[in-house]
Amino acid sequence: MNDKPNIVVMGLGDSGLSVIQYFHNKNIPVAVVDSRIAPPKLSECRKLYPNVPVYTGGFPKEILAEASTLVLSPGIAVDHPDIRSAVNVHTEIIGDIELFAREIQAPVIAITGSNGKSTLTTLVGEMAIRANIPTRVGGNLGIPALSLLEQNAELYVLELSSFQLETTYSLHPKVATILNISPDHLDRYASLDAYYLAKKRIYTGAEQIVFNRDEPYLSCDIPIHIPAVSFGLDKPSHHNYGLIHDTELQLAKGQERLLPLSQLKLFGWHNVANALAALALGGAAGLPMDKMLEVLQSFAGLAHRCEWVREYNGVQWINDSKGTNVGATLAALHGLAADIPGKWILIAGGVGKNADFSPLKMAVAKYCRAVVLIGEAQDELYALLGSSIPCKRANSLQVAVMLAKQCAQNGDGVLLSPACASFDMFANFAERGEIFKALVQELL
Ligand code: UMA
Ligand code: ADP
Repeated sequence: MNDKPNIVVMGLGDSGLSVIQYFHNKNIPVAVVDSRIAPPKLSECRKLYPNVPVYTGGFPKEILAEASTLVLSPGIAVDHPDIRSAVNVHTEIIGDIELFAREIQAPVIAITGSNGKSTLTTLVGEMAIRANIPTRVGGNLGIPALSLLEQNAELYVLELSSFQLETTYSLHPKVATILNISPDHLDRYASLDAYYLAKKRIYTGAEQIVFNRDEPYLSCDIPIHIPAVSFGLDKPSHHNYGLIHDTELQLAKGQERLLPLSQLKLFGWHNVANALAALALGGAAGLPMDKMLEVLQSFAGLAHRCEWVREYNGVQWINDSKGTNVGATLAALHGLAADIPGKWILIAGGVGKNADFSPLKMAVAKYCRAVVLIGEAQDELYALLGSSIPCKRANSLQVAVMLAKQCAQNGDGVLLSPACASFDMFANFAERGEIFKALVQELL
């Protein structure tokens, strides 16, 4: 083995490119490998960093075996067989978040969970910005962490995926949360426990923890040596966050009433949980309460997350394209149930990621009039739901919108919340959502 560091960047997507730039700024040479023949950032890399050797179409064993450090894209599992067979005990395996962690001085609010991460991360970021704190927001959401690095930043708010946490060791957040946990990415993890264990790494070295007391799986497993604050949709004790029922429901911290629910701009019960989690995280990081409450009264949510599109002929159309797993779709169905007098027509399907769809059955029976199925998972979903509710199949989103329109009655809503990834039919969830919105706007 060489004594000099020999760094190999694995994966040439957004995060890989940010890693190359990071080492380029430090004048440290790297090599890049990607199993894809034409990775997304190939031409940008060749243009910006012509001297960086790039190997595509596989992971050359001799390159990996020579490396002292592998910097993995979150899209590549640590136990990838090519990595296992090439590395030795001295090879360091890290990701971009670990490099970020080694670089920063400013505190980090670290957020993970199965659903709601992006909403919560954005909300907390907005709260810090409203308080005039120089804040950088990103990670799994939007800008890769290394591209957020800034001398003057006084706070980082990071959305972290289980994939990123697998290769992170020294983040030591000021405050960390696992917002919730429900099965996802079971095409990568052997079990829900394995997925949770990756997420739980977010607590490593944390100064404080915010936890969801409505999730028994999470709340019974908080490290006892770290101070913790909880949030939940019931009455809060002490310094915890929750809801108090006066003449109307109020967001509260202990006995202190903070904001009537009617003044929250976000809608749906899952977003009430997100608002409480944001207050708890912001509170733990020392953000002023008045600024946080101002943000809650103006933040209407992100596109593609239970996003209201249009009312057409007495039917509400909602775009929840970011509902990419069963937990998210259940949250949308439960969370939005009170928002329409009628029933939902659910548009679901796509890439199933080895998920167990069975929890959808009861919720669909309770809240839906009909289901329209798209994408690869439609046979599996049809087999599950077809006997208990009218199910229609569509070979395009356009057809799905037409079928949903035919099923809907006055007072109903149409909800695109696929419980699946989008890659069989679309570039990503955002493209799926944009196409849906355009189709809905065109309805005559
Ligand atoms: N891939 C290969 N071979 C490789 C490298 C990647 O086949 O050698 C494939 C894998 O299927 C992988 C996919 O390409 O899943 C994307 O990998 P990438 O290296 O091109 O990804 P990046 O563009 O760097 O994006 C990653 C995150 N992607 C994943 O975790 C899959 C982005 O999260 C993140 O925004 C970005 O870094 C910046 O931090 C996206 C995501 O889908 C939004 N995350 C998952 C989620 O939210 O559920 C975890
Ligand atoms: P993530 O970044 O974790 O995918 P998002 O904020 O993008 O989360 O929201 C994705 C979807 O997850 C939403 O469209 C909604 O269906 C669901 N969701 C949002 N917040 C929550 C929550 N607190 N609990 C459960 N589901 C949620």
